[in-house]
Amino acid sequence: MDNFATDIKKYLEKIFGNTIDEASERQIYQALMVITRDRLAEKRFESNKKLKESQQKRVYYMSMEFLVGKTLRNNLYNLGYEDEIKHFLAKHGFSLERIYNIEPDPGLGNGGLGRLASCYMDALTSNDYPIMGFSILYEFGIFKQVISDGWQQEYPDNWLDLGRYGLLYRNDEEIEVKFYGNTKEEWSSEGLHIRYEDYTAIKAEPYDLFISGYDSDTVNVLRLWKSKATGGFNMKLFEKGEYSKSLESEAIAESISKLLYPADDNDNGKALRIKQQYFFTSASLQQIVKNHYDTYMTLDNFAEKVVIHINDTHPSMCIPELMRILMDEYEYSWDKAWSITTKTFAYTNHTIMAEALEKWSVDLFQPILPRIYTIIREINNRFCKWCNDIGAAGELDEMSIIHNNVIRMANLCIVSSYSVNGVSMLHTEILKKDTFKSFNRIYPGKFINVTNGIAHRRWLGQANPELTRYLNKLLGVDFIKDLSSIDKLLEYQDDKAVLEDLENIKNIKKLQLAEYIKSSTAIKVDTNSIFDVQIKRLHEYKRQLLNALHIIYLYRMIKFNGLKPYPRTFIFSAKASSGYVMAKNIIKLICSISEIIEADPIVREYIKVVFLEDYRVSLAEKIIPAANVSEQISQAGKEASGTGNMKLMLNGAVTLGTMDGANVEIHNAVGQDNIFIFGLSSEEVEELFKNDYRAIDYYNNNQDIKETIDFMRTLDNGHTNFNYIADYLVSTDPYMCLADFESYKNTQKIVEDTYQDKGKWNKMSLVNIAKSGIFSADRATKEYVEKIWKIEKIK
Ligand code: GPQ
Repeated sequence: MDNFATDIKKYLEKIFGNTIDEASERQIYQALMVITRDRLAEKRFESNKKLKESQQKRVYYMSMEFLVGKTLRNNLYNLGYEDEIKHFLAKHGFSLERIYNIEPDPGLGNGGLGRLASCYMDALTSNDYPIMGFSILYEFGIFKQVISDGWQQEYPDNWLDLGRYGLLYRNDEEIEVKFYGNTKEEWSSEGLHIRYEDYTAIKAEPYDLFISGYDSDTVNVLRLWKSKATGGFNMKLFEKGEYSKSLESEAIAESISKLLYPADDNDNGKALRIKQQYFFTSASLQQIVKNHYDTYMTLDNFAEKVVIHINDTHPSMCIPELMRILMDEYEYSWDKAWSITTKTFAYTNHTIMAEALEKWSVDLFQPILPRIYTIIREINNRFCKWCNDIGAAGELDEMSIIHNNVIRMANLCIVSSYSVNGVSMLHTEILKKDTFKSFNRIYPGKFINVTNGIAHRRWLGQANPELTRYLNKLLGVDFIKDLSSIDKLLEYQDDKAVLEDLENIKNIKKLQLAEYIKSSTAIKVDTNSIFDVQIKRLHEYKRQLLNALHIIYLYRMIKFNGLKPYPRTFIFSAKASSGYVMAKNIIKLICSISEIIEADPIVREYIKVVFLEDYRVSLAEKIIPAANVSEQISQAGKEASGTGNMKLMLNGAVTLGTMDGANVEIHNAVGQDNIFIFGLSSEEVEELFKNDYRAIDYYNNNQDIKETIDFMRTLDNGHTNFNYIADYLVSTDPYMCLADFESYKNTQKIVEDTYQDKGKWNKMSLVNIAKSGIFSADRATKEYVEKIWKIEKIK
């Protein structure tokens, strides 16, 4: 750790005029953040030097979201400084754990998609691959959720207050991005020039977050763009005496990077969102192209040296933007520019849900980005013509990029990228056979699968040091370096002592979580109870409602039918998009059930419901290691992959799930006997949907469903009732909770019975840990490297 301790002392003296013994925790925090950042900057210089020399191909990862999670622990862990700093601080009376708590979660994402991007940055850096991430420096990340009387309330997340110390402002690399205006075609002796007129320019300021790797020399960068008015306020307006108007234009410019849209898996088609997308893709592309040109003095070899990965369609304006830069700024012909572009982009699709597939109305889009629009239109014209030529004109209703006056961004991505991938086996199959069937026919081989993976160093190494230490000693293999070696644990599946040790560690983590639950909700939970966990964004398709319905069923059975189940604690945590009424009602329902149970001296002996507010990366790190049961109960065919399922499995939770997303791969890995699968398959869901699913029939024909829903209607305290949800369940629910209820209920009973056979349960848990190797982000990113990007490690 050389002179890290000295650096801390010096920083405190220089910045605060304090010795370490006079310092506050807040000051220590700032010192650690800044020194760590500067260490990484130095390390970055070295690895970047090698990268420049080797002139190798690089990946640029474009994503509207990076759910980074707290950085300080991760960086100290990766740099190998953690223990020494802990001791050094302890000598001066500070707890490193408390310092870690000061750091806000950089919540620059909504959920799975954003967290995946960060897991991949971490894994690629640990494996010495050259990658640079690009996104937006949202002043306000995902809102802070407060539950008040059972209702979600949203508060701004002013994370930069304390979070900014990890960022490095690169004022030398500012870029201008242009909106609105017109373009004029001008012919001269040298050919056609496009001149931009009457546009509004906005400045993009780069802020770099360094990404460290575990046991690696590489440091990569996540570049976050912040929007600024060009040149302060508008002097012309100012001179005209329109002072407030001039400030207004500044405020408009700065609003672009103000906040993260809190809608997950949902496209809400707002003008500001178009501006955000173009703002960060244009700034990033301009910079990438400039760097390339400065290095090679040509762009002819662009696609040989650059891969641009598009994380879902949100950054898809990269595509027309590259075309624009090549043609308008470097005077490439359409054909040459197109040939470079179509060798540069790779696209990952993360959803098949219609409401999440981005579509922009031409009327909204065209005035904001006139030049980008004409390029998209031309891409589409040429694509449609080509389809005519190859006899695919009949499928243009499905495939054309612009259709009924809307631009379908997924179609743009598929047409323009050399690779399209889904994120689990089932998801990719559905893309190929259903959602993008015609594309798959005309572009054979373009669609491939890369099943998602997770950063096990964070989700096991850092979140569960107790289990990590134990496995390290037991197995004697470095599974933190290479998770596939964790399968050595299988040798102990019948070792009673090991199984008991694992149970004891789980109990330690349950105890820690129980303390957190008590402090944040005042609910006392029994750590001998089954910790049954459903943590993810709140969405109808993820079916928190099915879980809640089953809890209401249990409540009734305990209260009125003398049922005495094995004690269970149902733990929920989830944010709902602020405009999503049903999701907010479901949160209210869960919180109400929790309250009703707490007030019932009989029922609360058996079941408890806890809703933990403000779900975020750092809270997930507390919950996941303590889970016994992992609820992955989305309607089959709807969850593209899921990644929480992998994190929970890695920590020894057993999955209770549908055959959906990566649950299928988990099922294949652990085998039938080590997972609880229930419900309709995705084909059965399709079938039932086509044959007109009638929820009311399930209500009429199933006594338990009928009684549970009738009972739900009696949960009326004068202020709130749940008739709205009950009505939905028996009529319009497209996710068919009632169709899977019976199967879910029966499987829950099996879960309960199995848990009581401790030997059997512990073995299941062990097998889950042992088989989690393939879900490492190291494996997933290696597949991206080999199948899609074709890049090499930094030499
Ligand atoms: N996902 Cl399209 C998001 O979190 N946000 C999105 O906008 C879209 C997808 C998720 C998806 O729902 C999960 O099934 C995946 O595991 C995750 O992306 C990462 O692929």
